[in-house]
Amino acid sequence: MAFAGPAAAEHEQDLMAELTQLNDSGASGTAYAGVSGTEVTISLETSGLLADAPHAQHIHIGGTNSCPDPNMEGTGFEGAIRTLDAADSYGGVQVSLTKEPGETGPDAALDVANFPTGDATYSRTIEVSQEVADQIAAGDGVVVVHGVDHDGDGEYGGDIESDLDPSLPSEATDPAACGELNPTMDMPAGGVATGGGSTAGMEYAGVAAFGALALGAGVVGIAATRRRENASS
Ligand SMILES: [Cu+2]
Repeated sequence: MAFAGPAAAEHEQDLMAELTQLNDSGASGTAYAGVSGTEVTISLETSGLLADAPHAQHIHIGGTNSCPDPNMEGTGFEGAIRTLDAADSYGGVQVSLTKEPGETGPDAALDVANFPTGDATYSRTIEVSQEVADQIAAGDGVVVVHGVDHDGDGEYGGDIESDLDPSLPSEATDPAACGELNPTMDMPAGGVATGGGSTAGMEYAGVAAFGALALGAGVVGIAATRRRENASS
């Protein structure tokens, strides 16, 4: 009631996600996001992740905009869920939650050098397209944190290749925790008009983005640095 008013709220839409484990990783987390125009401010706290190892983290959009059944049978280690196995649920990467100065678009999905290592407290304000901002505000965003030590040897390894980049072990990119960003406050008037419908092509766009990544073997490290330097934005 008194909460409305001409002075703009700090965010036009606030959201929250409780991340729960995939792949029996033992990982969990909590994310808060605020969308204002085309700015998304996100904070993410994780626990239970493999220590001293980088954990790619993204906002995925597409599919059914949801997390997969943690018991689904995947194509990875002893039936583990690899990232693309669950693309029908959470779609593709739309926002890469890198640290400064990492890029934040889909192309930075495997910018390992700029992702947090181990359990982390992360916060960043990220400029996104209007379309992505609207989708996140509508509750379509899914936060996914990657990197699972299936064999418990304390590091990423094993014989199974990542389905995102065959030069990486699957352990480095398999999803460890997932949570759906749901609105936490009253919707602003007219703010959810575009939810649902009209996103039929989105999941394919997301998968295409992943495909492009997978083709560019060696996206990590030097290549990632080079791309950042070449990036125009
Ligand atoms: Cu991801």
